[in-house]
Amino acid sequence: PSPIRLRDYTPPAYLVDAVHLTFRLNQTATRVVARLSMRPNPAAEPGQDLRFDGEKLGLIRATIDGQPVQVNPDDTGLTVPAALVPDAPFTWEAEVEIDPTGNTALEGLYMSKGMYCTQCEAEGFRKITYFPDRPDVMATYTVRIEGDAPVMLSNGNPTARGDGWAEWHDPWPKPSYLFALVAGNLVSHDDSFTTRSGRKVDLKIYVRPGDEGKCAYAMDALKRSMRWDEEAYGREYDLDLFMIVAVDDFNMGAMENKGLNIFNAKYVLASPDTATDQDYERIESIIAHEYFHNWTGNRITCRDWFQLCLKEGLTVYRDQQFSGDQRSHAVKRIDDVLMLRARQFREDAGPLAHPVRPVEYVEINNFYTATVYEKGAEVIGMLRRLVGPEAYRRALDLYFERHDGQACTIEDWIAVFEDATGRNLSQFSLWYAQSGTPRVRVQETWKDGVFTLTFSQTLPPTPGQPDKEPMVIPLATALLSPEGAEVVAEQVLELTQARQSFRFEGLSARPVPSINRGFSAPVILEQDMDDARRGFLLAHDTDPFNRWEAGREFARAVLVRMLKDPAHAPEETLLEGLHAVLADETLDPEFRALALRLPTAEEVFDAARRDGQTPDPAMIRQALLRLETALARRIPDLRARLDALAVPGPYSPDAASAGKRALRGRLLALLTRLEPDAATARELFASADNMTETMQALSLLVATGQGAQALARFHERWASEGLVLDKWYAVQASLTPPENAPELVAELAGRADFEWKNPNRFRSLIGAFAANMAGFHRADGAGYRLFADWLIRLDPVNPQTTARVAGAFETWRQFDAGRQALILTQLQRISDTKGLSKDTTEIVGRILE
Ligand code: HT7
Ligand code: ZN
Repeated sequence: PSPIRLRDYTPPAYLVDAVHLTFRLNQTATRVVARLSMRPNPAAEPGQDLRFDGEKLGLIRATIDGQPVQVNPDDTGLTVPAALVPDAPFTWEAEVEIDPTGNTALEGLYMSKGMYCTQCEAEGFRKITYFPDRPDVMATYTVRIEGDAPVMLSNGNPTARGDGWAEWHDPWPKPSYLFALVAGNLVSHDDSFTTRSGRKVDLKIYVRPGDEGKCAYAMDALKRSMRWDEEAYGREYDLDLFMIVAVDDFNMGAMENKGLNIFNAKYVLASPDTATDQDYERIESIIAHEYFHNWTGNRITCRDWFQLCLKEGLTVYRDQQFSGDQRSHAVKRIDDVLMLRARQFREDAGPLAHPVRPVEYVEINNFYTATVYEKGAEVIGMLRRLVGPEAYRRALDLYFERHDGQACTIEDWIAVFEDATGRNLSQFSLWYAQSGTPRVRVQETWKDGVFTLTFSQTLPPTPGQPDKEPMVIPLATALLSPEGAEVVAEQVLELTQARQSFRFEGLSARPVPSINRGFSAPVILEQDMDDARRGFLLAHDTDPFNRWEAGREFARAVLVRMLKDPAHAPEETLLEGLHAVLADETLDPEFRALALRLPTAEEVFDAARRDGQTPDPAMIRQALLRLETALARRIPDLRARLDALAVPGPYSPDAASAGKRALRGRLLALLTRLEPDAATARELFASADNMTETMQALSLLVATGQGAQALARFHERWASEGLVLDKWYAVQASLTPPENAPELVAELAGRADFEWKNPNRFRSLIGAFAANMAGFHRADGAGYRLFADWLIRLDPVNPQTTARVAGAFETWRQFDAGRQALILTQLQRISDTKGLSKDTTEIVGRILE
């Protein structure tokens, strides 16, 4: 199929003011009657044909103003010739039949464990009825649901119900992608929230019977999110009811349908014995994210899917701010940057690189990416830093005031900032258009009491973008004295040219610069650093992010040396620096846990490539194990420290307790390096009374090849809890040593409880395996073959999830010739598969280009 292009955008020929839907639910033959109040769009060319999107719909009848119209549906919709369409308001009515059970792609209306549910973003509504399924067509919705389910829900407020039917009305005009319907045997966990203007909002979290005891944390997170959005952005909720439904089969994390958020159950349900601290944290941030979409996405939506970052980048930025406020800003920033580098920098450096606002796509589902989401959020963070927090808030107030109820573009967003601040943002807008991660090289000079920093920025070529312009890069920078005091306080250096210098005068000694503090710009900073400088910053940087960064960078540098020379012993200054951070009781335990975490294998791989090596994943694994062992040996009192961190009393997911558990987990990992029989991990696995500590211990047992007994016990205990069983699969797929990893994954995939059509389960085995660098990239290619087999199997069932998981091959050209050849064979095999979906064809095609 040919790509859709941003430059071809035209306004919709016809608008829809009101939608009336009637659903007669049936598991294999649901009838949908849609009555649409339509009119020609005064902003469009008059006299156009009336085109409806529609896929996999059995058309029963269609009328305009009550008169049957003869139409010929094709694979993507149907067209009513202009001659048959009134040039005044009219009513379109169509009845279709759809098959929720046969809908394994989980887009449109589908069944999940006996429950009807919908997923309409981006283009799922066209699988429910014929409709101009594009976000700039906004309408009010009235919905009648007929069926025998005890609970039948749709957007907005309930208006009436009787035996076997329920009616809903959503007064806020919305695009079709925000439509939702849920019906099934569900129970609700209820609460309420009073808005700052005094309106009471009923809150309901719907789950399957038996899960109602696992909703309290999500409910609490929801109420905190509602309050936070009022306080931080002045945004109040706008209906009398807010509902969340947890479903088991879901392609992504959650969906912000108006008043009826639908969630992957994984991001709602939590109890101390089934969820880890990380799960709790994810639940908090995803609940917040979806709730925040009510204003950034729903009240103000996107004109077209090229503008996706308008809602996603902003909403990610908002959920990051929220989590930072709820927990620790420093820790949150480090976590976010780790994720950004692992996923977005990797995307930007490979064949799938695209701008934050893409200019073309074949399948829009393939553009829900780290670039649109995470880099989109970074761009907003930079904007806030450039204009300052007060101007940012003024600009946001103006955005909500000016664009409420509209479908907008990035130009609208930028104009709001320009109008609110008087600043010209045309160069800044390049962040939306140019793909790739900027590299910023820093040089220092010190002469006659003047310290000069000279920056050169470059942006490497990316697919479709051979040449780039210089960007606006805000680098938060401070200068430190040799004793570690801030001799020049933090300020934002604004890079706008390819090469630019900044002078600092009046200094009595050569300072040490701390650049890109808080990771103020998503760039790769190239700075000549020796170990003394790294050690100094690790000990003294007054910015917690850069302090952590110094340690991480130091560890990466040491690992690169160890890869080059397997006899190289890790530098004592690194080990001592990390030990000092551990021993510094004034530091937050969670920060210390992060500082003691070694770089990932992928990070070491990238660092070694920058050093000119073609690294071998197996060697990276060995180097990491050696460094971990050396660090463990350097800390004399591991067991005593670990015991001292035990959190007394019943489990609580709060940040302080979670931080202690995180540090305790790190110490356990180090201790395990010194215990050939993993005795402490075994002991803690047996005594753990919460899932966080259970998984910490189990992970170590699996990683050291000693997990058999613990895994058997875990499985026996949790066989009936799907979300916990996912952890059982994931821990083995991601941590089993390479010698046995592909074979074990193949064996696990053959189990009866490997329900591979469930996206969570598929990702927990096949997706997690691709993250096991040494196992997946084993030199004999067994990992690649197995992975490709499963992609080919899943593709006809669920193209969206297949294409997303297939992205794991995006780094293939970075490997040695042998591995490249093996991966190429598998990519070609996938690409040659008959009937391969549009989703997977696009991803594999771009990876191969
Ligand atoms: N806006 C949503 C993105 C989305 C999605 C969610 C679930 C299943 C399929 C989906 N396709 C797109 C989620 C979000 O960003 O909040
Ligand atoms: Zn979102």
